[in-house]
Amino acid sequence: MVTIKDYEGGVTAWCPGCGNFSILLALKRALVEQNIEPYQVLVVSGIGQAGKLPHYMKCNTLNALHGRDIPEAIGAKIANHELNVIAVGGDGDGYGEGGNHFMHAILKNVDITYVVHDNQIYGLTKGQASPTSDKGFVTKTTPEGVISLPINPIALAISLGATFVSRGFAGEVDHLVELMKKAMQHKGFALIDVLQPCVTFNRLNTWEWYRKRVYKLEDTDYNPTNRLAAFQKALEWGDKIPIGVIYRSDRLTFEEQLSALKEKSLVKQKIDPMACEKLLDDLI
Ligand SMILES: Cc1ncc(C[n+]2csc(CCOP(=O)(O)OP(=O)(O)O)c2C)c(N)n1
Ligand SMILES: [Mg+2]
Repeated sequence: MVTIKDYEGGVTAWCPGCGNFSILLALKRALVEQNIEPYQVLVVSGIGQAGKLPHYMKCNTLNALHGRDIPEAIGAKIANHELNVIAVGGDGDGYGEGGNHFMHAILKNVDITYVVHDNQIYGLTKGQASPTSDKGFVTKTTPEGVISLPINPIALAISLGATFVSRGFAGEVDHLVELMKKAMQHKGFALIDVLQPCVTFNRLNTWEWYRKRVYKLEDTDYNPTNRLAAFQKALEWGDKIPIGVIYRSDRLTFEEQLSALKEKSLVKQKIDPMACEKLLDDLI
């Protein structure tokens, strides 16, 4: 029987009241509730406050470069597609620095779960505007307010053909646990954009700000399999913000289409140095 204790990692260094705590707890609970053992999991992160999450877990972990969690996660999944691969990072990490990887992982439909701690700010570097900061948001780098439009990760993911697109809220842990379980069970790239208050550097999008606005799609008659309706839902942001599964569909994963993985994963295949020699000979 797996317990939360099995996943306990290092001592946290997040600010008291940070939304990251709930995301960490939700992830551990989602794994435990599915009876997944720590050796069956890899958590990869980028750089940022969110990127510290794997430090606080005991399982296979990897702390990659800023915005480079997704390529590492893809590599690991291709090498061992029996592994539950979860990439985590911040909004700056995933939608700014690593935006290109985010887009291409969706196009490929690699079977990984991607959890974005979306606090609408660069937390670790002490409060600059991020790709999801709302227009007009005043920060140290935008003293007159953010000029550009925010990225809409949900709409972007749907438009690129993502097969599982969802939004959670750090203040709704039970709901987030269920979302994470669904995302992990989904075959293909699964995005969970988690609204996460940064209590130190984002004094606009606070716990209260989100709490007043979020509502659960599960409490409505919303159908997440209609792509056009999902796109419309993705544009909803302001007085009301939907959380839950916004879109889901099925198509073959990247790994399923790689002939080298048809029989078994790379880690289970024999290494044949002679084959490499032949390859090198062919190149000369
Ligand atoms: C290539 C590179 N560029 C910039 C930085 C500096 N840097 C570290 S974390 C960070 C922003 C983190 O913001 P986010 O991804 O939203 O995570 P948060 O801290 O808010 O959880 C930046 C710009 C870096 N480490 N590497
Ligand atoms: Mg951030």
